[in-house]
Amino acid sequence: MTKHGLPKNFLWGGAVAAHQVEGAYNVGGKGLSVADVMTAAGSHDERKITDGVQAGEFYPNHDAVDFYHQYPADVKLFAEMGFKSFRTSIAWSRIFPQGDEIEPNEEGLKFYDRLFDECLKYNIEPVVTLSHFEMPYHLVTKYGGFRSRKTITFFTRFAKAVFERYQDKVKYWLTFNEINNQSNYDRAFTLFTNSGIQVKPGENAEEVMYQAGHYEVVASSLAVQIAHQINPDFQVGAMVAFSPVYPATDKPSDVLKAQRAMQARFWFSDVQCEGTYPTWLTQYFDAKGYDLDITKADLANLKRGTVDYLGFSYYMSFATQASDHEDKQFSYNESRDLVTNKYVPQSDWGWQVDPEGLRYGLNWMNDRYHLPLFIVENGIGAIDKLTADHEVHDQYRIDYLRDHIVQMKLAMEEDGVPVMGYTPWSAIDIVSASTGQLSKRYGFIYVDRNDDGSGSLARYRKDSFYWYQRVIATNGEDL
Ligand code: BGP
Repeated sequence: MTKHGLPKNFLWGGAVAAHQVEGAYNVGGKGLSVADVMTAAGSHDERKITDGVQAGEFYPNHDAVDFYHQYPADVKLFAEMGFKSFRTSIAWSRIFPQGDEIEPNEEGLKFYDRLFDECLKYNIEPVVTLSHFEMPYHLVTKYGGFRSRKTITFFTRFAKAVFERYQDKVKYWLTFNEINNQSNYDRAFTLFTNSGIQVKPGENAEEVMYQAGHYEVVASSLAVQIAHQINPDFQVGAMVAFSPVYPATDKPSDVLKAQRAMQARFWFSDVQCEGTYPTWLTQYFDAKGYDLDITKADLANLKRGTVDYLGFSYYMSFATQASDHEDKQFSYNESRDLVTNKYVPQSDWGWQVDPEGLRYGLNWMNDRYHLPLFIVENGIGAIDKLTADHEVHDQYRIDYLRDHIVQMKLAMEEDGVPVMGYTPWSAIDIVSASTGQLSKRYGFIYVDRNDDGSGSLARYRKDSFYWYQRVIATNGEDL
C-alpha cells in the first residue's frame, strides 16, 4: 500500500439483500422465508413475527422494490455510478423453497444466473451473501431453524448448490450476514432472522443463542471447505456487525466492561477467523452449566474451515459504564448495558454516528485476525425528501459516507490495514430490516414506494449518486 491512492482493484460498490430488495416473494417457485412473515414496525418498535402469512397484514418484504423484475435497469444505474462490485444475497428459499428438499429449484437458480450475468456485463463483481436473514420458513416450523443440527446439512446443501452453479460467475462469498447480531438474543427479531429461533417460555435465551450460534459457525466452516473443493480461487468470508463498545471513562472497571462487551459481540468472528473458541467463552459455558452439543468433529471442522477474509457492517459505536455492584463474573448483559456517548451525534433512529470508529474497528480487526477486511455495509438511514422535479438533496448522506471513507483511507494508507472493498448500504432504496420501513432510506437511488406499499416504483438519482460516481471515478481521491 503506497501512502497515496487506493489499490487499482479496490472493490467500490453498493450493497443490498434479497429479502429487502427483490420482492416477488412467491414467484418462480420461491418458498416463504422468515422475512416474509414479519410485518413492518414503527421507527423504534420491534417488527411483529406472524405464524405464516396472515390475511389483512402488510408484509413489506413481499414486494420490496421489485428488483426481481427491475434488476436490468437497476444494475445499469449501478454501472453508471461506476460500481466495481455489487453485494447482494441469494434468497435461500428461491433455491430450496422448503429448505429440506434434496434437489434445488431450477427457476430460482436461473434468476441468479440472469442477475450475475447482468452484473458481469458491466464488469461488476458479485459479492454474494448465502444467508441474509432469509432462512426458509419451513425450516423454522418443522425443525426450529438452527435449534436443530439438521439445519447445518440444509445450509451446506444450499451452499454447495450455489457454489457449483455460479463457480464461473461469483468469486466473493459471505456465509451468514451479521452472524453476531443474534448475540442480542434479548431481541426476538435478531434471533428469529439470524437463526429462525423464537425463545419459548422458561427457556434460557442466552443458552439457545449459544447453541444456535455453534451450529451456524459449524455450518460456515463446512461451507468454506466445500467452496474451496469446488473452486480454490473462491474467497469466502465471515460477516459481522461491527459496532465497537468503548469504555465511558478511563475507570478500570469501565475498561474491563468494554472489553467484555467486545468479547461477547465478536466470539463469532473469533471462531470463524481463528478456528477455535475463545477461552473466556468455554469457561463461561462451564460456569453457567450450559451443556451444549459441541462435538470433537465440530471442533475439527471449525479449525479446518476458517474464512479467507472478514466482511463487516459499520454504522455506529456504543459506550458502556460499570455500575458499583458489578457482577464480577462475565455476563452477556454487559455487552448490552450501554450508555450514550456524549461526544458523537445520533441519526434519526438514535444510531451514534462515529466515523473514527471505523478506523478504530479496521485496526482492531486487523490486529486481531490478520485477514483482509471488506466493508460490506456502511450508511445512514434517513427520511429523504423527493422534490417536485424528482431530485433528492441528501447532503447528510454524502457527508456521512465521505467522513467514513476518509477514515477508511487513513486506516489503509497510514495504518496499513488491508481493505478489499467498500459497498455502502445501500445501492438503492430498499426495505429496512429492523423496522420494515421503506421510508428509512439508505440508497444512492430513490425508489418511489411508501411504507403503506403505495408508489410507482420509479427510480430517481439522488445527489449522492453523482457524488459517489466521482468518488469511484477518482478511486477515492475526489471526496
Ligand atoms: C444491518 C443489515 C442490513 C440492513 C442494515 C440497516 O443490520 O445487515 O440488512 O438492514 O442493518 O439497518 P436497518 O435496515 O434496520 O435500518
